[in-house]
Amino acid sequence: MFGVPTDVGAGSRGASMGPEALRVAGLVEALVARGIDAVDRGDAKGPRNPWQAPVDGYRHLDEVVAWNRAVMDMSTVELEAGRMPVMLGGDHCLAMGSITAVARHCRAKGKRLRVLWLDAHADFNTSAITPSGNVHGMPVACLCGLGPEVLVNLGGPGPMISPADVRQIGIRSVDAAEKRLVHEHGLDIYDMRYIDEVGMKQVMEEALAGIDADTHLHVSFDVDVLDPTIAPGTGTRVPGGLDYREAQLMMEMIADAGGADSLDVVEVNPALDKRNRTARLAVDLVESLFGKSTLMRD
Ligand code: HAR
Ligand code: MN
Ligand code: MN
Ligand code: MN
Repeated sequence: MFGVPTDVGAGSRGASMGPEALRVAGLVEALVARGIDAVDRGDAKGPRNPWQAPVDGYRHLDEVVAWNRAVMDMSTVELEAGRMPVMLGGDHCLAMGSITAVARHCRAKGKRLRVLWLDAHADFNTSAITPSGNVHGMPVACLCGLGPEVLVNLGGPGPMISPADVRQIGIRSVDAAEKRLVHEHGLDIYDMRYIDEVGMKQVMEEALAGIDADTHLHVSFDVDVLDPTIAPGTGTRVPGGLDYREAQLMMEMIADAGGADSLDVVEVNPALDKRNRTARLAVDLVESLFGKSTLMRD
């Protein structure tokens, strides 16, 4: 695992402290205690946040590219060593680097890719429709080929993934034009309304359907998928998110399906938190993702 201490893709400062918050919350120790050979490689390096207004629909595009190159390189080193990349963000724009590395690896190995995008947001904006210019609202679109050439072709000629590879869970804040684009590209979205109606068990059965031994499962965990009452330490809080039991079941069902092959934990912002609550909750849920179970009947 490695940290990526930047918030260049976000609209508020502080996600750059996410990696340390997750370390202080005991992420490495928790995984080691589970018998996992977790190694903290330290932090990726990149430019400082210049805190500028957007230019041509992108805030900090050069910095976003530089950080994502670093993420892609560190993820690739882990994948080539046969290890599971765990990226500690940082804001969610960084998933372009991690998923580009994973997608390239899958191509080389002839594996299929499934991306579970756990988020309040669809992150499917483009420079033409973004209400903010914040690139953390665009990574899924960029990965699918809708974005600037420098990002779409980050790991060689893109697009790196297809909308059919993606399942989004927990979505409840999508901008109007973004919603049209999402529909146009047929993204598979399990929004909060659907979770309320059919329950997390069925949602996860559907989202994980078809995953086999030849599928690489990437989990991109934006902590704002959680309800702000339990996870206040994040930059774009949206009411009506996952409660603790839903989030735990989601993670346990991923573990039951064979676990993730790569993971992002992003948008933890300790500047907006109290007593590192959100990072501690994220660590707890990552433990569930790695097989900590509440089941009595096994
Ligand atoms: N959709 C909004 C925008 O594009 C908000 C994006 C919020 N981003 C994240 N990532 N926290 O999920 O500005
Ligand atoms: Mn996100
Ligand atoms: Mn989000
Ligand atoms: Mn697997």
